[in-house]
Amino acid sequence: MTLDADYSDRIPNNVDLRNDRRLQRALEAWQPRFMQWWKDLGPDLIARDVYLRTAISADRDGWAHFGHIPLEEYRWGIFLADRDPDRRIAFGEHMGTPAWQQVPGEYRAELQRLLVVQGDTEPASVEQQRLLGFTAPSLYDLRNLFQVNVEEGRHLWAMVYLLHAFFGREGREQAEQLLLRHSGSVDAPRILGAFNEPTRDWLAFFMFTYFTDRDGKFQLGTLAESGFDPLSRTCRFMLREEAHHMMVGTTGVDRVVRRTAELMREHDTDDVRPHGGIPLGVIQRYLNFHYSVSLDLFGGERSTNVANYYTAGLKGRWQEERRADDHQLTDVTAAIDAVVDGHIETAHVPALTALNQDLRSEYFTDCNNGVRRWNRILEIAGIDATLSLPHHGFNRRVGAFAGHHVSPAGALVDAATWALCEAAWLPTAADYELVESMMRPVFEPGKMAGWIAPPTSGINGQPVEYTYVHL
Ligand code: BYC
Repeated sequence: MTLDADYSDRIPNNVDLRNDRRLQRALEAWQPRFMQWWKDLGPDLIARDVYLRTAISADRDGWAHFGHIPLEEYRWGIFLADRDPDRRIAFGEHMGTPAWQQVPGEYRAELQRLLVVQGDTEPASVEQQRLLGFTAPSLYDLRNLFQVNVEEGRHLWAMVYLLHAFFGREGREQAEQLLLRHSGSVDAPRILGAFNEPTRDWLAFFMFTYFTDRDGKFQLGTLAESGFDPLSRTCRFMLREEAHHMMVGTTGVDRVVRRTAELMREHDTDDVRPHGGIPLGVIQRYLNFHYSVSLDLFGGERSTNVANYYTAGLKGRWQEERRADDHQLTDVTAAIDAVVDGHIETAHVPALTALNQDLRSEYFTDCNNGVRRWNRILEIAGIDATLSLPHHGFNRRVGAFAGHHVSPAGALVDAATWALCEAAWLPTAADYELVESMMRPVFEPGKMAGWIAPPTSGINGQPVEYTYVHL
């Protein structure tokens, strides 16, 4: 049974918080610190109110409420998907046994580590995006930015709830730390690389929500398989919100590509800069950057950590239960790429140690759907050019390709070639300057900046020209 959020509670929830005074008090003590963090490092642009979706229950129908509210009055709640009382662990050495409702002592450290890494990314992305409001290309986009931001904040709450509820004093200390590390900080950076990169403009924001949020989708998908049932249920609910973030990225890049294609046609040129468009070459370089730093988020091609997580039943594979194998993988090998004697070669390793690569392959397939969409937009516009994903070894800092130079086409190159070609492969200072010069806010309902096409529909059945934000 789902308990709907009681909106008279300070922390809306469906975890029966009111009957756990100790936990409630711990979370109520954390809440003002979260609000202070939001004030200091959340969105800088202050709006009077925003048309936001707020999670109010875990029911499939009617789980969210839409309405205009000031951002700081958003109710960051705690919601877990409904419990399946018969749920059993679907993989690893505990396969077939009932899912755990408490943290198994022997896996406490590993589980806490996974929660902290997941939790760390959520506030990091809000910090990365805090200045974007000032240059939003439309009120529709501004609303979507704020929606993504409040929901990333809620996802932080989701992990903090688990840390407080199941990990005692250590969990509470880790919850504090989640507000003390900051994106890009020299002394206390965020844990994973991509979350310390600045999101400096709206093209970067759309690429981030396409590629980096998509890593979130896949990592949450593996944690939704976890034998630790409260984590699984939390992630299943988070994935529902995450779908909107994917939509923002996919349609955001769609609209940039569409506008560029229109300008290319209209002016019969590849160089759309004088006409206020973003050239395809710049879009490709942004894509190369965001895809490659997001690939790093999956960890090494070979990893004993991931083998241990899987065997222990803590982190499964993408759509674990749909896989037709023994869900133990103890006698199976898998092929991964490795750099051997100056060549990229295929190595066969125990499948358990290749699970980061297994997930990365699923992610690649999903990312490629977007590229196909964008190429279709170009094709329909009659543009004879395509976008593509670079090779998985390109620009990597984690795993088998770290320390090597790989071209977007997948050739191992020397440092001199890399230095010569880098400006053609990754965004340059001039690219950033160009895009920044286009970032002029458009705050009139229904109007769009010149570098982006309008969306095909509005939010929650509202028209595109709806006043999504009152400034
Ligand atoms: N940067 O054995 P390895 C999201 C560390 S995004 C820095 O190869 P492992 C979101 C690693 O921690 C989803 N360090 O890999 C998106 C390990 O350190 P220790 C976030 C890195 O451990 C947008 C060492 O290197 N959630 O939700 O199998 C907006 C060796 O690692 C990196 C998760 O990732 C890196 N890129 O897996 C908002 C889920 N990669 O232990 C939100 C939880 C690896 O030796 N995390 N390292 O000190 C995990 O499942 C795993 O920890 C990882 C790495 C996938 C991150």
